[in-house]
Amino acid sequence: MSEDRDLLAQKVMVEGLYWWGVPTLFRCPYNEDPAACDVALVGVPHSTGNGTTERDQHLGPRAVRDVSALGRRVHMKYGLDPWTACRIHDLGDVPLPEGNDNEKSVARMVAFYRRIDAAGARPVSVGGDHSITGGVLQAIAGPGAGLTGGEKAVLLHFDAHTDSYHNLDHFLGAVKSAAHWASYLVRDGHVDATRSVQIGIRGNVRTLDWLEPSHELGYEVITMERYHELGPACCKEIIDRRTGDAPLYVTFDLDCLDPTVAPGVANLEAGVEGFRMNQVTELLQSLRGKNVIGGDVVCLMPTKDQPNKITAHVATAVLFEIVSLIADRVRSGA
Ligand SMILES: [Mn+2]
Repeated sequence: MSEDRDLLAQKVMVEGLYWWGVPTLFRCPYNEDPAACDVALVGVPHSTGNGTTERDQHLGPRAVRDVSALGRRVHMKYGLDPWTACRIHDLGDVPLPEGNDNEKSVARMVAFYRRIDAAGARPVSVGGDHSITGGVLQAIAGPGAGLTGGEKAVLLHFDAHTDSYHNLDHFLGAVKSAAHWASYLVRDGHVDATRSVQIGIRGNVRTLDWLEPSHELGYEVITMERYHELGPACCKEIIDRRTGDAPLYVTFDLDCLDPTVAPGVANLEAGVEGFRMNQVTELLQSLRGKNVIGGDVVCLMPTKDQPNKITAHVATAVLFEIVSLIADRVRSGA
């Protein structure tokens, strides 16, 4: 029918406008079946794993859905159209009916991501506070996990903070919290810290020994100060050497970026400059060709964002890089 063709042609014009139509992540088809996709985009509207002072991180997925059609781009550097290279769907949000109970919510996430893992789809998630990474990786990495073949995952962890505070029993009552996930995932056999890197860590903190828990676990910690000392090429080399060809998970806390770049985050670190966009993009693109099993972007606080929603746009841009890494790998048939 020519009317149908006309309608399709009209949609091509408007689909790149973020404010047009129904807002799924990157305007991907909404399909809850993990078996139908290669990349599973998931929202995790969860706030109670952090809750230091600000608890609006559960609004993050909706904020990214609102703008992310604008981020439905092709990847110029890879010569890649991720949206046609593989099947990428929005699976919706993880249902968290006990949202005010962090432990029950993390358990719900584990069950949700086990279905994705069993289907062989690679999850790319938007949080939510950083405790969601614990929910994801308990399901997709370590004994019984399909995506890693039962192996531990290795991490490239972008953050202003280490999130490995196992010296604290809990964080405002949350045990598998945004401050603990990087620790218990190692202890429980889901993550190999000795092949993982934490990068972007910065600032003056409450105790002088704050990096010790990460070092005890075996992480390579590249603070912002060290990043500047070593330079990006050397940092990329460290990341490459550490992670090798192991199943790799990218977790990106938006607070690793400078507050002028990403003002809408939960834990602002103003004292020391954070990353600029080009610096994190370069690090992410250095992972091209690796076995990226999934990733997440966390700690978006839409209620602190600028009226132009710049932090939601930045989150979208980082998610695009992670999706492109996976789509590029799928395209290569590896
Ligand atoms: Mn974090």
